[in-house]
Amino acid sequence: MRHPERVTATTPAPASPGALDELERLRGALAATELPLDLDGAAEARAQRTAALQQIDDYLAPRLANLDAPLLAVVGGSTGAGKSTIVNALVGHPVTRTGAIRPTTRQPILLHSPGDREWFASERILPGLSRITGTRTDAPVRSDAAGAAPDAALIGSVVLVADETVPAGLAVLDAPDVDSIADENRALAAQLLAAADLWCFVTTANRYADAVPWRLLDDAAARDITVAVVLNRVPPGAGAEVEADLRRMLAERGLPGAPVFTLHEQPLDEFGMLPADGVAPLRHWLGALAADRQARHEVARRTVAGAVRRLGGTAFAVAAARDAQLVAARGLAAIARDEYDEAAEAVEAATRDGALLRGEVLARWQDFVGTADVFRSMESWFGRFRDRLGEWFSGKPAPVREVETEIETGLHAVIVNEAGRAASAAWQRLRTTPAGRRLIDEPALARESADLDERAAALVREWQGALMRLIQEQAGGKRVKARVLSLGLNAVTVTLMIVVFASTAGLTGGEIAIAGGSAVVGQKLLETIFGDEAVRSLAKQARDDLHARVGALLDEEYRRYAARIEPVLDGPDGVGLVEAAGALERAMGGAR
Ligand SMILES: Nc1nc2c(ncn2[C@@H]2O[C@H](COP(=O)(O)OP(=O)(O)OP(=O)(O)O)[C@@H](O)[C@H]2O)c(=O)[nH]1
Ligand SMILES: [Mg+2]
Repeated sequence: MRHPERVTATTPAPASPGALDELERLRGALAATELPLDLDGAAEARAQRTAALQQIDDYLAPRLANLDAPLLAVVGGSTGAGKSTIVNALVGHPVTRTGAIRPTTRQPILLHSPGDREWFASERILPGLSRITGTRTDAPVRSDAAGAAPDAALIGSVVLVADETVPAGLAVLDAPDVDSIADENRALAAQLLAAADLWCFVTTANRYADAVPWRLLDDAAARDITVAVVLNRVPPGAGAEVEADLRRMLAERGLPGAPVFTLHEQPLDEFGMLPADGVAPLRHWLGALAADRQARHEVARRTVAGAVRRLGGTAFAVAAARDAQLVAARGLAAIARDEYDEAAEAVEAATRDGALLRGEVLARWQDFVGTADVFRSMESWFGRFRDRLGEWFSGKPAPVREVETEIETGLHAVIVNEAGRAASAAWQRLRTTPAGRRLIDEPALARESADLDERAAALVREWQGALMRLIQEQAGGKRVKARVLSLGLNAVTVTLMIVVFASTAGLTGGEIAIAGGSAVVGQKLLETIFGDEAVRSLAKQARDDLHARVGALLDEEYRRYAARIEPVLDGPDGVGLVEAAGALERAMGGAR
């Protein structure tokens, strides 16, 4: 009021050189830290992170940039405690609406000295709230007062009222009730208190022991923020006793130095105004603080230091929560990976233990090749059986096609079954935890992909195509080429498939003889064509190629789960956050 130009004329005094940069870094690290999984404590860490980001923007960053900027005293407290009445009494006329309907104040009213307008009108502090400039009419009627239930367009705004009776260097904000039945009021009150340099805490003789206000006062004590307590509506005669009790509580709760301003219950005038002299001590206290640059710095510095300390704690908590998310997400991914690895192994086992050569396939093959003792000499065996082989493989009703089809069908079924089993097992295991349940919420994941059937069929076809190419590549020499041609490429391919699928017999009982025999015959046949070494290499390449294809297909299936889990893993771990908090503390400490 006395020196309206003073604040903006002074060169901004940064609190600590370098601290602002470190704060920005910490802000970036906090903003980048996502906690999407619903782990124990995640909701709390998320709320802490949101509140910290908000406080950095609303208060810490602008205050660190300029310790000289006017202080913001937020008048907070329970609903109906008389906050608005006291603010009106401080300025000496009704500015902010008081009322019998709870809650009355829904929109924050910020009263500042006209000279401090620039600071509060800019969006350096509380950038999330838009500014509405309030004008005061001369007629002091209560209906003109600001702060009543705003219409929808005004929600998320702060009303700025320039008032000559407010001292330069210290603005007063009439906040909504901290214990509001309206969620948005409570949230806004908490946001405003987090953006305050100091609190004027209003309570009443009846309600000073209420739990909600004390939770906020505990928080103020922990942050070392300057608190003035207004004890309102004290019945005549009860002042000393109530005030002593309140002071005792304040001392116990870590606020021994908080000044207490007691206001006796008294009738209000026709405009709902308290007699002006009642709040004179509070007005004087605020005025003295506003006038003393050092004292203002000290108040702001303490509040900033407390907020930074709190921010450090938040950074550690969020970092720990982040690391827990990474561990949990990796665990979820490992579960899905595990099921699909198991599926790949099961397919591999089925292609190794002769399981694909059971029943009909073997019977037909066996019918044809007879027993191992039919070929004592391979060359003569080949000569003898070539025609029969060729006939069989190309004959009608094309038994080679039937064997081929049966092998194809068996291989296809194994792949599809295993993909289905893995999908269902992964679904069930992942959903045993709340975090997994939330993340893996698409029922289609419990089954193999809708087009897996087709893709598995394509895989089998493509593998056979690759086998044919392999055989053609092997059949370089004239003699070999001739033999392959004499049997037919299809027949040789089917034989190679049989050799691949029976190569490590895991069959039992009679099947051993049959499958083993079949494989032996197939093996001999191929050896006769290509030579021992080449057959071993062909079988190995064929098997490796199949497993690579099956692996790739199952990997695509696994990706459906990974696509849900991996976004959690994107972004940094908690280390950067902890480092940034440490750097900020050092930058702050250096200036202290
Ligand atoms: N008689 C009397 N009435 C008071 C006094 N202080 C507040 N009141 C009345 O109590 C009611 C609530 O006062 P407000 O100032 O609106 O309370 P508030 O804390 O701003 O309430 P919210 O904005 O809802 O959080 C109003 O009807 C006031 O007139 C007082 O000292 N004496
Ligand atoms: Mg109010």
